[in-house]
Amino acid sequence: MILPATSVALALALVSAAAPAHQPAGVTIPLHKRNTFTTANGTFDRTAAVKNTAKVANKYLQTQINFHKNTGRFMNNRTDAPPLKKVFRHITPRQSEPLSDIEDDTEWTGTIAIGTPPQTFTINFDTGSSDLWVPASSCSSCATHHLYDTTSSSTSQAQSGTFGIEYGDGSTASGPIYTDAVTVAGIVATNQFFSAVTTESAEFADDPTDGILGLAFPNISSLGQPPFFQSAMAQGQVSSGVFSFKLASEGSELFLGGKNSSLYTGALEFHSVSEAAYWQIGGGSAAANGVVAGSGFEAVIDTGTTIMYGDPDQVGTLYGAIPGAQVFDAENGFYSYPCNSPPTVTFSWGGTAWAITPENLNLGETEEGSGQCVGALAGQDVGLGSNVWLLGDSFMKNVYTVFSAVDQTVGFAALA
Ligand SMILES: *[C@@H]1O[C@H](CO)[C@@H](O)[C@H](O)[C@H]1NC(C)=O
Ligand SMILES: *[C@@H]1O[C@H](CO)[C@@H](O)[C@H](O)[C@H]1NC(C)=O
Ligand SMILES: *[C@@H]1O[C@H](CO)[C@@H](O)[C@H](O)[C@H]1NC(C)=O
Ligand SMILES: CC(=O)N[C@H]1CO[C@H](CO)[C@@H](O)[C@@H]1O
Repeated sequence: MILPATSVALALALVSAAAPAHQPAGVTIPLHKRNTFTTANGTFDRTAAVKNTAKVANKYLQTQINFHKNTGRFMNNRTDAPPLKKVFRHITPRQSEPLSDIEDDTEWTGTIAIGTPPQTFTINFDTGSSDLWVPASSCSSCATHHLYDTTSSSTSQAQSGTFGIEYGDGSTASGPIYTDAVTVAGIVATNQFFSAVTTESAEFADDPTDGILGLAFPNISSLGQPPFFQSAMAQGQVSSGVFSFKLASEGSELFLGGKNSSLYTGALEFHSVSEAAYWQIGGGSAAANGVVAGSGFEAVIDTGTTIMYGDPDQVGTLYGAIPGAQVFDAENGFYSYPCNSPPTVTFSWGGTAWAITPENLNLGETEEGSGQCVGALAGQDVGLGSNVWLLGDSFMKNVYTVFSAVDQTVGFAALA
């Protein structure tokens, strides 16, 4: 695709206006997200949630395979290879369940530019992976998206190898590898490795994002190359090796090069990353209404996931402590609780007990008028091992989260 001259000029103006002569103190990327697994009726969209869970499981499978390829070791004290079998969606139909195609409305998106002059893309900023990919102009199945045209970028260079990713909902993307200048809110990483995918399955057609920018550590990269933020750090482009997220229905932002102190109150509570792969911290515990149901677990903090997933037995114990809670979907580990008396679910790493607000816990009613709401904490091992919980944005929306790549820590603070 050839960008109209006006949009190239606009993109240039935006990029140059945002790029000061000397190092910025940190920059903000506004983020947007459409609604998640709740239908217009206020009911839980189980089909979308189950499809998305398969996609999440395959992301973690792929990144564990990447880790083994990059390091020769297995993650999370495993002694064996991660299961090589992809997880495919398996949805047992339920009566009167609305089918939906909103599986991809679960991403925190913002804008980046690639190339010289810049070509702009809408991107899913994902702390649970470490690669960047966008669709290529030669991709005939990517028509609904912005496309990267290597021939119209003077800084584009083809690299050897190919990139491919396969998600469990049937979606796949693959293509050759390039380096080029990647600009996010005026921060430029030159010679950044990424893939310009030349095939994309039909599942991506309705996806509001063009591609993904991974913000986790290099050892889970499929390309085996430094991700954007590590490149920007190494090239002295960010004022500090820290980035921060506020995820909320309004005013969501990614802050690159530090933290935005107007978005949180009180002290930040930092925890060391267990292994520089995912943003994973140990010593976690979970409680419902003050009753601790699981402790000593590792937790991966992931902007690219919506639901919170924990050990099936411990999550069962947690819902068992909630009056009126019921199993909603045993196969997929979903539970419901009385909508009019939501429990207080908290996570702690030895400091503050961070509470999930009733709004963030609620994925919608089991059916219209049932009075039972499905909880955003599911009892399912998504392939990380039973002692590793995965906390998506249903958790992150309750806190301001700071990711320090220099200290290898994750910090939480109360939202302002
Ligand atoms: C910090 O957040 C506030 C409130 O959203 C915003 O107005 C401000 O521009 C942000 N600061 C920076 C440096 O981006
Ligand atoms: C990647 O893993 C290797 C081998 O375990 C380790 O030496 C290296 O420090 C890791 N790299 C990063 C960036 O974490
Ligand atoms: C791996 O072992 C270390 C040391 O015993 C422990 O701290 C950590 O929690 C373990 N990781 C997992 C995922 O169990
Ligand atoms: C499953 C279900 O109850 N769907 C209903 C959602 O709401 C619309 C209108 O608001 C109805 O047309 C659907 O039948």
